[in-house]
Amino acid sequence: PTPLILVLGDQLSHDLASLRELPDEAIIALCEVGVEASYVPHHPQKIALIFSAMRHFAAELRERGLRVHYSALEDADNAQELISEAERLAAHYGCDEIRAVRPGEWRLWQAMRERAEAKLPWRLVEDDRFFSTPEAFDAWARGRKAPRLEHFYRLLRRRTGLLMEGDEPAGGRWNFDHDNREPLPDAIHPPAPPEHRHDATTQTVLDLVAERFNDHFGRLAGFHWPVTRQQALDELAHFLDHRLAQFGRLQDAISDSEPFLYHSRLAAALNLGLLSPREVCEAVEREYLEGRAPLNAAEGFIRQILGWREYVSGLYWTRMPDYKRGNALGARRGLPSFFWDGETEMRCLRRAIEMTRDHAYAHHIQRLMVTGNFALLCDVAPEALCDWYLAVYADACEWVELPNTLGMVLHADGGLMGSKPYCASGKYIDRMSDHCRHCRFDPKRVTGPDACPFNSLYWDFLERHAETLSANPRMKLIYGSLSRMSDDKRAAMREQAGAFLDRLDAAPAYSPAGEH
Ligand code: FAD
Ligand code: DLZ
Ligand code: SF4
Repeated sequence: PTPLILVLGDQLSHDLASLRELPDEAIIALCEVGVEASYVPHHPQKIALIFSAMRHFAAELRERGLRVHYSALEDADNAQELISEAERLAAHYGCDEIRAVRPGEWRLWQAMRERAEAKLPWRLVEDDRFFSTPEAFDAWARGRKAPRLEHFYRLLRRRTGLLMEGDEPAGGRWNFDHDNREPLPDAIHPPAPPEHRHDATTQTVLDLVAERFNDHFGRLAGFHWPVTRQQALDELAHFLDHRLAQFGRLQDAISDSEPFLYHSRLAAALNLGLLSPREVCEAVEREYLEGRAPLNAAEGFIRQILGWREYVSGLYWTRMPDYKRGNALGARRGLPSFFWDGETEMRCLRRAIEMTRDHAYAHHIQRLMVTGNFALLCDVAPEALCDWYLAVYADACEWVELPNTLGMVLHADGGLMGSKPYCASGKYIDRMSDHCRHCRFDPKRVTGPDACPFNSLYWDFLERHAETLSANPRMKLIYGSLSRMSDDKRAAMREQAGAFLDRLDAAPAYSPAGEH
């Protein structure tokens, strides 16, 4: 057989399942296409990252002596859509089948599967760059009333032996979250991330993106993502040497000035395939074993990759396509327009959105407890919020974005990702960050013109959703506090939140470029 091997923009791994045992005649295709670049208005840095990484990967395959076809976005005969472009190339090269590894989105998976019996058949293979598989996750989750991250994570710790001492977890505990919740200290000096050299390939792509996608939200200047495996390894080494040791304790802290703090910035390189989750976890474990990183940092980090990253992948592939339709809290509001320009007086939101615009990055707690929390409290519709998160982060891929946004942030999956919504008032943001001292609002006030909007929105959210949430045992305490408040206080908070939401609805809607 003469197969066409389609390698997608997030499959840039030399040991990809479809690239093993290649017949000599095989053609490997990588395709930049207009549809993928604009089905949501991706951040220009995200497009530049993917195109530059694809072009570098194609060059590496050629250096290995393989036959590669690279469809560039500007090619005159480019079909500008993945399935038709792959089929066009297969016909052109006289291939008799198309092979692909499971893509990162249900939408493409479905389209490829539907062609299994076509005259030019598509053959799909499993993506084995994860610790687990959708099939194994399904077997584990089946029969459990409520699948929980903690149980799945422990299973994978045992199975991989990561941070295990025989049958016991290193240090005698599975979970060091308690040590990993320090607020932002007064003085911190996180190291600047490494600056990767822009070679001619990256520069060409940056020029192309500047010209073609300048109407998308996000700044291209200052692009510094790793675009090759070597640059990704440098980024990993920098994290191990300069940030890992502090990662744990400051994992939840938020800074008004420092976008990256002690986070690894490795999600994009992992999701594109430049690094494998196993090598990253093993490198972090080694730092602990050799005494260079404390256990709470190593465990906290490995939990994110071996735990959360695997768990969301399992949920996504076993629950789609229904998962995407989930809306357990009946949220219907459109996305506030300031998500696209940062024009809000709420300092924490403004800074999270500005950092997103400048770096195609915000760390997990900004996504979850600032922008996400705000959208939850305002009943923003899952679809609108998911499209935003999918567009604006360099690391965004639907398989990981959707469970985090729809599940973890909006509680729209009815509690698969988290047993309770991560809703919080301004008090939480004030405790964890230095935003409030730069803000015109007062995080201690609930009503009145200077009150932090998060406060009344928080209580109003709890009141509005009491029917769904008050029976949740983990919400008992907070509903107890609500019920002890006087009717007058509750009415004043309701009014304050209502006026805020009315103003939000009255603001002109903004429709970003590229959205369909
Ligand atoms: P670090 O803080 O250094 O964490 C280390 C690694 O752990 C990350 O690189 C990532 O691979 C993994 N990880 C951490 N948290 C999670 C998580 N909740 N789920 C899965 N993996 C995790 N992550 C993505 O990779 N792509 C997305 O599209 C994405 N969308 C998100 C949307 C929302 C609303 C939220 C709340 C979280 C989202 N995350 C997503 C998870 C997480 O926020 C990012 O992985 C992280 O911020 C990336 O920065 P980092 O590499 O510096 O991570
Ligand atoms: C995100 C993205 C973009 C912007 N462009 C491309 C592209 O031109 N070609 C491609 O193969 N992949 C691209 N991607 C990543 C895809 O959206 C990703 O492959 C799918 O989400 C499935 O994993
Ligand atoms: Fe955010 Fe409220 Fe603090 Fe302002 S006062 S920064 S809106 S939490």
